[in-house]
Amino acid sequence: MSDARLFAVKMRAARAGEHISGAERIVPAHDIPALAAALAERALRHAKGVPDEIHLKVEEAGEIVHLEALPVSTHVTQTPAEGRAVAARLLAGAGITRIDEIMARFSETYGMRGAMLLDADTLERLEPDRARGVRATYMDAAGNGNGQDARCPRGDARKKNHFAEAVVLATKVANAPGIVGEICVSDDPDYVTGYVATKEIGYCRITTIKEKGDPCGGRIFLYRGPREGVAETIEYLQKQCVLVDNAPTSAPRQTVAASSDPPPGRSGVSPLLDEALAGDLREADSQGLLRMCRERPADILSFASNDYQNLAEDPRLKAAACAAIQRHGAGSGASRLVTGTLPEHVRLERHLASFKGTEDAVVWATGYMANVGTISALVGKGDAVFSDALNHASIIDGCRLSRADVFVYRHGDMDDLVRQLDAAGPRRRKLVVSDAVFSMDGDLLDLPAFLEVCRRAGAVSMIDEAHATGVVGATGRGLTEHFDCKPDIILGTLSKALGSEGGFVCASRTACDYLRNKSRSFIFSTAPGPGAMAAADTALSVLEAEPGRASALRAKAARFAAALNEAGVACATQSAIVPIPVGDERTACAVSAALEREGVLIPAIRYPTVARGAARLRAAVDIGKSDADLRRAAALLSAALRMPS
Ligand code: WAQ
Ligand code: MG
Repeated sequence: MSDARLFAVKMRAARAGEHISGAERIVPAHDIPALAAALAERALRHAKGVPDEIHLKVEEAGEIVHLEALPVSTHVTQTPAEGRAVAARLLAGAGITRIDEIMARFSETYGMRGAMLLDADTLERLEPDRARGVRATYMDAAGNGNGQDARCPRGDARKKNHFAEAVVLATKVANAPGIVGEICVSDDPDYVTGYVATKEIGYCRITTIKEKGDPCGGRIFLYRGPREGVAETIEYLQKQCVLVDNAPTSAPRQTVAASSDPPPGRSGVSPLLDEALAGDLREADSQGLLRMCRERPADILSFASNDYQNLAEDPRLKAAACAAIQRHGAGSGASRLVTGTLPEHVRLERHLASFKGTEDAVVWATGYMANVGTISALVGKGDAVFSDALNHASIIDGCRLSRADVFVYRHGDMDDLVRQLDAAGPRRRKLVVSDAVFSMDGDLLDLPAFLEVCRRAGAVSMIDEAHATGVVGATGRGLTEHFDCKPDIILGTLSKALGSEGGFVCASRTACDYLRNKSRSFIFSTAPGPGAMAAADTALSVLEAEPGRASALRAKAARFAAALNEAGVACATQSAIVPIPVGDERTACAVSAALEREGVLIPAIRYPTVARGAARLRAAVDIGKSDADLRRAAALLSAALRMPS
């Protein structure tokens, strides 16, 4: 422990005697002025309204106890009812029943400065002052410069970090004598995430525990023990100085499905591994690089889908998938070379070959697997593979896995490709791989020039039409249609414009037979399910029956780029992808977040998907966007880009 003197700082704001907000911190003396200013600012900007009194109390901290932060788990729930059910199940595991009755008490907690203290079994109220409740005070995360781990900044005190502050509070409360559990519902009408906590189950976030817009909320501390013990519990909550070690600043991204029961304690997880992994995540977070799997938001104007032709939602595809599943089952039950090949696979492979104008085609369960399995089958040790610097990760991984020598040439630079082909010297086989439409910038490969270079060098040519199929070419057959020429291997995916899932190669019969025999991701995977195959097959039929779809889609993307240009934003497109360069990772995220608040989803693309410092927004236009949608998004985007970050 450092010998710097620590001070407890408390803020409390009220209007007409009604509690609005409060905060507690423990900091070294030199941090007091800045913290006091920040907390005052927070008090003045609270959603509950503007206070008419703000109290700041600063006093030297007494004896400090260190506590290890409760382990955190997240339970994803969709409705308040589901949230309450999860809360009940979690607390039941800690021996607390009657949760419905306890939750009903939240109708009484709004406006309380502290928490309701209930006997966990009899539900009697135990606080001496029922209007105020019991407020846990004198606590903070270790790391506010308060003598502890300085690598763990707590962020800007002007803005409340609900999660970080709640974990500190819950850790202190769970460790108070006699407290067997806590349940918290924010009183902020827009904050629907709450938690239950006990020492045994840790801090369990429940993503939806109340209806959006509902102002009811508060905290309930659950006590078990003799009445004589209550005073000691309250004394601990209200007086004992606590610093919480290893308190997280942002909620972990791994989630526990709400329906799965096991208590999320640390048991079974190596704390050492967990600590190391959490450290890496914090590091990523501090660089603006932390990612999470978010559920797709409803009611948002999304420029984030690869379902360019809106075929995933098409009733014809859905019906075909359902019928195939009815006929052959939800899964295929085995790999293709064993008993997994169904009529749906055979029909789709034939259809893909005719759609792309090749002798044959092979299908994999994903586009990633198609790339990895094709490249690693075609080249091996001693061979050379040449890859555009901006190729998709699945191509990069295929090159690595092949154990061939990898030569990366500058993006789209055929002169550099020629140089590298020469530099590699004679080889058993040379393979040149390029995206047809580059996934991050939406630009097109100059296919005729590419093929000419390959021909001269005697190299095998391969393109990935993931973002080209259904988008590029007069009738959406891809870059090969656009330029009217073909490489040796055409790879593509079923999961973008074709609205299904899976990957494919279209090539000569011999090449396809070879891949069926040598591609390990084909051989050692269960065959993709018949539903996905039938849906993709139907998607090809739709594109054949409605050949104007691809050009209509490209026209929409072009109109979006033009609207942005008019608003002073530089960008261009030749496909359905409109990249908007930003540069700084955090600025890109801030602009994307600002758009999302306006109901428009345009994701920020960051390292490692693109180079560091080359962050951008990537808008994918789909055929369902109206001109009004495109104009609105362009106006909001140009406004957000002008906003100071
Ligand atoms: N001690 C006791 N009760 C308190 C305290 C305290 N120190 N601070 C707040 N309360 C009570 C009080 O009645 C408030 O009105 C109520 O809790 C809600 O407090 O993982 O922000 O500070 O993302 O508004 C949960 C975070 C956030 C979930 C809850 O509560 C997550 C939140 P607030
Ligand atoms: Mg609040």
